[in-house]
Amino acid sequence: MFKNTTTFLSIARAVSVTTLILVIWGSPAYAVQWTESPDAGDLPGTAQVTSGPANEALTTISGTNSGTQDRDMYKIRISNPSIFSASTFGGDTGLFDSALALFDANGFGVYMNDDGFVNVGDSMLPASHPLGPSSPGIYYIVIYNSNETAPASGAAVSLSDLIFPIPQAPFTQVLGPTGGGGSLPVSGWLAADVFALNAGYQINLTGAEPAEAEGLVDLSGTVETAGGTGLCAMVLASGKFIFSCNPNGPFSLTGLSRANDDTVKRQVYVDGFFPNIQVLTDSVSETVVMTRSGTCPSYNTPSNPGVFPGSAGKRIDISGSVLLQDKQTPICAMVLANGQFMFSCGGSGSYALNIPLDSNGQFKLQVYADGFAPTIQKFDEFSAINDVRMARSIECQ
Ligand SMILES: [Ca+2]
Ligand SMILES: [Ca+2]
Ligand SMILES: [Ca+2]
Repeated sequence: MFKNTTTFLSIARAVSVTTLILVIWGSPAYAVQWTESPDAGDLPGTAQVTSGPANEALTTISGTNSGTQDRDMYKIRISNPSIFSASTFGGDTGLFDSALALFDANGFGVYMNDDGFVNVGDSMLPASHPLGPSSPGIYYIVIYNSNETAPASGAAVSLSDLIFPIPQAPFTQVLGPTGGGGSLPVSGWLAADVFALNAGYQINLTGAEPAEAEGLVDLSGTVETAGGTGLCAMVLASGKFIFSCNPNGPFSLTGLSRANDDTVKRQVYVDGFFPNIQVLTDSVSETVVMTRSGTCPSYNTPSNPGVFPGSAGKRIDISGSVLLQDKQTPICAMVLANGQFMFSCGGSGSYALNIPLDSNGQFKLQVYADGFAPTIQKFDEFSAINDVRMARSIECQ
């Protein structure tokens, strides 16, 4: 609690009644119990990132408030905003008078509390509170000593930079970001007296999950030409795929599982460009710059599809083999036709797909392989069986 505004961040506490509230929570079987290690930072950029198995509840965070300058911020995922709550235990120990504050993914204040109950220093962010989080996603929760420090924005130097108002007696209010600095994201901390505490605390949570699911990878970014123009691409990784075509460029694939060697292979395919295939070791958001294939020799007989609007939408079976140049050497390639795809990697280079015909009664057979020129041809339903011959990328100019 802050004693009052005129003795900002006063150490003195009018009343200190320690009450032990023991609550036995029914814990899910694989609930994640997070322990601070090493000291958690105090801003979103340095917050400790909680992690654990995907889709498991994060039920507790345990740590140490080593002193009045120690604010511990944790990155969490709120999976169920309607039941989200946080309450401290051990947040009223000796001189430690905890406060809890929640910030959204961009560092903007959501709500805070000093004392959950009158004359009890433990803090509580209650469930179903009108100031509470309304949408699921990433948030930052921070525990700090309410008597000596408070989150601020902007230059973070004066009381007018405080994100939340200073709690007033009896210090049980749940406060929104209505302080003078509440319209900006947290950028620093005001501080008063400095002394050591070394108080252990536990934060009990409901409606929360670890911020990062262990083992799973998120890939996002933009597919572009070297000149920065967004491209309509097929982006594929770990069996999931997306087309970056609405608008051209941006893509996002989340929750990707890793291969046995802990990597994820990101494959990007665009008509007229060489495939861009990269093996990644972790989540990444970046621009994927594609290289035009230029002029490449063709080992295929030019196709000459007819126009059959009456066959639009009709599904047909297509098949064939992907082969090297004019030889019988099979190639492991990605075969895409009218939204359906497969890999010709079974050893013989063969592919078979059931596809819908487009508005002209045709299909566009796109074949991509790392190190080869993309081969794009159009056919009609009367040319459903096609071997596709690939030129090496080094043959292109
Ligand atoms: Ca700490
Ligand atoms: Ca800390
Ligand atoms: Ca308190």
